[in-house]
Amino acid sequence: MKRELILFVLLVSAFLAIGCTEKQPMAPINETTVSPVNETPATATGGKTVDVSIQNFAFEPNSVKISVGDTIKWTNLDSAPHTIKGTEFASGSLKKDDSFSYIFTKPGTYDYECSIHPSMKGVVIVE
Ligand SMILES: [Cu+2]
Repeated sequence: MKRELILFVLLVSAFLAIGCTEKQPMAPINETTVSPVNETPATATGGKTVDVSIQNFAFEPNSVKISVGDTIKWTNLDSAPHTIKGTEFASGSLKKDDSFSYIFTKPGTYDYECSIHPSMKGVVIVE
């Protein structure tokens, strides 16, 4: 009976000792796992939209500088139909008040024109 009690006390103290030494390194780890904040990727919906109007047979503004992930939204304010045609993108024929949007995902210089009136030219510079 006495030996069983001693064994029990030894076991309990052994468990307590293990419990203490294992808990000590755990505490700082638990504190640090709370802080990291996820950053949203640049290509997500975070990009801004820049409006370009088509008026009096011209793109206004005809030169726009934007960042990767931004959108250009062209809106035709003329009663004549116009298009936006570049090497990477092309709208159909836009009637009055129609608009066309394109998201620029790569840096570069994008020249475009109206395929109906090739003298109408514009450029989008993506940085
Ligand atoms: Cu046109």
